[in-house]
Amino acid sequence: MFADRARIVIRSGKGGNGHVSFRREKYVPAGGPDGGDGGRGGDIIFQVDPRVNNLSDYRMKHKFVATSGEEGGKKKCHGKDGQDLVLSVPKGTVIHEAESGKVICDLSEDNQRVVLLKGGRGGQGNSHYATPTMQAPKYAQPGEDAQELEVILELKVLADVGLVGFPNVGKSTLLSRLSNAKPQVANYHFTTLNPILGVVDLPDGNGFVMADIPGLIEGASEGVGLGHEFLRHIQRTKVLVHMVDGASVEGRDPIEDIKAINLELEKYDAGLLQKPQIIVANKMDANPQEKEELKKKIEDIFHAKVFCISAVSGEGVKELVYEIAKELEELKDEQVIYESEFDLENHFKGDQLSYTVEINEDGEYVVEGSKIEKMLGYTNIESEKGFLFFQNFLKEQGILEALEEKGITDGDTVRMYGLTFDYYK
Ligand SMILES: Nc1nc2c(ncn2[C@@H]2O[C@H](COP(=O)(O)OP(=O)(O)OP(=O)(O)O)[C@@H](O)[C@H]2O)c(=O)[nH]1
Ligand SMILES: [Mg+2]
Repeated sequence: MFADRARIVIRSGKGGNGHVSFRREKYVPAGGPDGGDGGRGGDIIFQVDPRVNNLSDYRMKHKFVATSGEEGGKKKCHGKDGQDLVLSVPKGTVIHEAESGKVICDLSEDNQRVVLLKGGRGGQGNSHYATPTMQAPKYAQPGEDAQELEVILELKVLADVGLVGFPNVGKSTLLSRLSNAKPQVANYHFTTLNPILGVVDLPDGNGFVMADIPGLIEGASEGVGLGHEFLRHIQRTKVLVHMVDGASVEGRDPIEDIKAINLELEKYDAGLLQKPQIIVANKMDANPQEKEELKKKIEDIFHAKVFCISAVSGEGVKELVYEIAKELEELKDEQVIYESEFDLENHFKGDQLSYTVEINEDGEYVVEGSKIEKMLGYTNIESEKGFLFFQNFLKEQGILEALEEKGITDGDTVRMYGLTFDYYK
């Protein structure tokens, strides 16, 4: 299967913890703090790569993780930074947040590069926390947490023109005639299973990209016959060339077929019917007598431009190409690019404000959260003033309440990062 959709979990690297250590020198009884800072965690980066044309790399593997920063060392040694993880995707990949389905970003430009998840910053070593009253701080800042997100990658091809219609009407035959693309042509349904792009050159040096979309059938908008996979690619095209079998080679009625396909387009995305649509009755070499009659009938019913062609003999093809080029000329800058609907920054900010209370195997109440971590970094709890501030903080943040909800009683131990104390109401 053509891999044009994948659901993956991405995770940046955690920041390395700051280090707690003290200088040790001969004849110096108590050296100052010399714990180094932790390294930065690696980012998750998406990069458009012209050599990649599908999402198959993301079908086999499910989780992609950047490396974490290393802990700082003695003698103010800085921990090693984590490595960024660069994920290559084809141009036209739209990244959605998996739970809400909202668009995070649309990678539609050549060589576009986006840092999707930021690695955690490294924690500061205890050498940063020495103050006049606190010369031997045993606290170092923990590294910032990693960011994790489940995303859906969707490839929506970027083509100017989408060729749509029932199977076997001659879409691929037309594309192979007009471009250097070599789609498979055969007399059976669903010969084409992946969208195929071809560049149609024009004599004036310009050209356009046409996508041969696999045949659609009734129910495609509900996903029948991989309909969703195919319809998705039409969304980005500017003009639709809607092809029917004008000779009813298989006994189908072209008028009914046009209606049926338009209904599927509308049900999938009403915007698709807003795109200029050129109707092409193909295989007219097999039904030359009814050409004018059919053309007029379709024009009257659908109020669209109609071309009767033979993709095999080439009859009428040139006129069709000029009409497509003319339509595109009028729509020059209408490329469909998806706006971002998902605020990543806010999403992860929420995480930082919260905290968790868990009971570990030693029966200690463990409180964690980056705001607490930050506060501990700036507060000297061993001074009276600092301790008062700390108590207030616990109350204001609702942490005392949360501890009580978990069933804490007098004398139980509370642990917050490097700090432990007994709880008394
Ligand atoms: N007589 C006649 N036959 C044609 C013409 N165009 C295509 N065909 C034949 O119709 C059959 C299907 O052609 P394809 O180009 O594979 O059709 P398609 O629309 O791409 O089909 P799917 O990929 O299955 O959706 C082949 O046997 C072609 O030779 C035409 O203008 N005249
Ligand atoms: Mg085909």
